[in-house]
Amino acid sequence: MNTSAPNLSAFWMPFTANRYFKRHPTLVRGAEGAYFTLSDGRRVFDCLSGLWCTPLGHGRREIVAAVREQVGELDFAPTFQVGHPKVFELAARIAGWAPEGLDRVFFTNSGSEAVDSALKIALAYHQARGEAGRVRIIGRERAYHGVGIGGISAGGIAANRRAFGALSAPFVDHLPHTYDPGQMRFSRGQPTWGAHLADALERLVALHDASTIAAVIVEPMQGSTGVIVPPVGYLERLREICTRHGILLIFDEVITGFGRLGANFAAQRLGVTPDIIVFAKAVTNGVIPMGGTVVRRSIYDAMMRGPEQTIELFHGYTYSGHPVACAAGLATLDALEKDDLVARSAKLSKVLEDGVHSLQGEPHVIDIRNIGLAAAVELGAREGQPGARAREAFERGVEAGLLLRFTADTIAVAPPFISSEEEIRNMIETLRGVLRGIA
Ligand code: PXG
Repeated sequence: MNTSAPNLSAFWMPFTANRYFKRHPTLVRGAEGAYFTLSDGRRVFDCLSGLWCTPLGHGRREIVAAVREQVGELDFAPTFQVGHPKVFELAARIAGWAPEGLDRVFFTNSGSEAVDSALKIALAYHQARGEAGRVRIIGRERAYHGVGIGGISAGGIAANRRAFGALSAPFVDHLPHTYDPGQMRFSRGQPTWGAHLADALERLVALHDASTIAAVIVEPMQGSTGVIVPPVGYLERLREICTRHGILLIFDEVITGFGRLGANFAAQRLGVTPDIIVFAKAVTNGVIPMGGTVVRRSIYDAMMRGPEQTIELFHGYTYSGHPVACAAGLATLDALEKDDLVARSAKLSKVLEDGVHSLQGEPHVIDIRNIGLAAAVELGAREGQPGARAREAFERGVEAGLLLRFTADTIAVAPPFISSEEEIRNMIETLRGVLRGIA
């Protein structure tokens, strides 16, 4: 590193091996379009669209301009007891993107906050309807719902929960995850096996009684754990069971929302409508933090009770609907619509699918999964050193011009929607070279 490099000691990095990083730092100094520029001037392709959050690429002019203008015009306004026009405008626009019937939007600043908000809305809704006994949340193994207390309770990644059991919500249970390599290894798109795994929900209903269950929360596609794609018919069956027992179905679309699967939301792509959608990330193209929930109107209406001056939901954040985030959100949705980028994501999905599955048979590759413009390549772990092989791929990837994302020994890719077909093919060929080079 050059002498102007910052001192790395004070910043405690999230979800990172701090000591290792600080001895082997990778620093990013700029970004444009689908590329980051590293501190030494090298350009690397942004294979995961930031952390799944920058589908329009970096430095998109309209978003930058909207943010600049907003800071000058109204840098902050509360949304408790007053409002500003853009927050209402953005809520209406998001409602327009959501499936029919879901058109009330609550804003947060992150996916984690949005998950916790969705769970609180579910409990409050049942209470408002006189079913206060419905307090249980059903999550799923391997799920990632962020790091709030609700999110780690409903989540199913063991390492994210282990130290925090004492803080976890008490009334939680989990569905089994849907990944069975013996049945679905190297499936293209949705595996055809596994719809029956949704029947585990019937067993949980029998065990706990429907009258104690508020909501089921699932990622339609499990992203963080390594792109686990829902089996054909699985989400349909979850929907049917929830409806039959009066349980709310929450889709956590923090990763899948705003075009990643080639439709506005996974709900539309997969033809299953939940009662609440959780979103974040791409809503502002990652430029300003924002998240939220889109709620079925009947849920909102059920909560609008009592004298008109009653606060209906005792929940909210200082920065719910922050004006600068709203400006970024409006500019992002404008750009997605103007350039028809959701359709482009759908078109590129095919290129990614063909490309990524051509890596079958390359060294160490034990599975490949994909849906929409997202895919994962799972590597066999090096004996006694879980994660080491993917880390080596990451490091060689940087040398070869790719910023890859790995968790354990799985590499996930989700390129920006603005990528060209050629850039996606190049990403795959570079990854092929990387895989051939690692031990
Ligand atoms: N729900 C889901 C489904 C997510 O994927 C969150 C909630 C939490 O969002 P916030 O904004 O609080 O981080 C997420 C976040 C990765 C990766 O590499 C994924 C996430 C975050 C960071 C890295 O897969 N997802």
